[in-house]
Amino acid sequence: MDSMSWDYILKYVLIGDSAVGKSSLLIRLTDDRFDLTEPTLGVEFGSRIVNVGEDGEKRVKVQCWDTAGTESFRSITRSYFRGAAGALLVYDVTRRDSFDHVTSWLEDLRQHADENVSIILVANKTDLCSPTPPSLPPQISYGQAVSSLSDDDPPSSSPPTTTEGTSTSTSTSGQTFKPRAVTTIEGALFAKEHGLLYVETSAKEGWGVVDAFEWTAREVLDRVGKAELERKKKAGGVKLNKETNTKGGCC
Ligand SMILES: Nc1nc2c(ncn2[C@@H]2O[C@H](COP(=O)(O)OP(=O)(O)OP(=O)(O)O)[C@@H](O)[C@H]2O)c(=O)[nH]1
Ligand SMILES: [Mg+2]
Repeated sequence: MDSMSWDYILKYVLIGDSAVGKSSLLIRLTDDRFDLTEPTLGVEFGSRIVNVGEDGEKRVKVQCWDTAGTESFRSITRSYFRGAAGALLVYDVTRRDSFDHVTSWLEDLRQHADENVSIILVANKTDLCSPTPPSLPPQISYGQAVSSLSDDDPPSSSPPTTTEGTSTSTSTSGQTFKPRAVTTIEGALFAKEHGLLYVETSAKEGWGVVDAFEWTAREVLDRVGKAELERKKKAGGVKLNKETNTKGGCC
């Protein structure tokens, strides 16, 4: 199979408050770099192939619309929700307000996107709080909180380097870290309550970014099955590559 071929095309949207890092996540996905970004005006677009399936045997072309978080663009961005197979709902772990607004973004999605859209809650900018990638507690696996997780059930192996509190801390290298305004458990519980996948990322360091897109693609392929894919294909959110398909490359 050549490097350009794919088994599925999935339409994604990136949503969430302004400055939470949506464009930075997309640039990390498509170009594997972290660069200066300007606030998005309306929408931007990027795409990349990710590998899904037990041995990564399914090649999924993610076509992602990166929307503006600013309120004044809300009606424009909503118009991109329709037909999306996946949505990344992003907040900034150091900004409580961006997490508080997740509920309203979710309502918007539920109202304007297809009912089967797969949504992953993305806790971004974790590098501001820790020098190492977040290690999720054992109750959270495969990007999703499991049923045993509850508010009274703090992670038994909280990442020792993650700062959750009210003051800044400094690492041995002299780097200053901000306190987390939203803990892992809070984010994961919200995701569980609303049937979302959950991931912690840093667009700056590249932590968890490809996972976010791959896990969502895997859920789309797992959940909807072939008949549903055909239906979405007609609606424009998912396209099957007929050529690859007829060669038996698809489920
Ligand atoms: N430290 C750190 N900074 C980040 C990260 N992601 C984004 N930023 C910074 O946060 C700021 C906003 O990032 P953008 O990607 O433009 O945010 P956005 O969500 O696209 O914002 P809008 O387009 O206005 O909706 C920029 O200064 C980025 O460099 C991250 O993971 N870590
Ligand atoms: Mg942007």
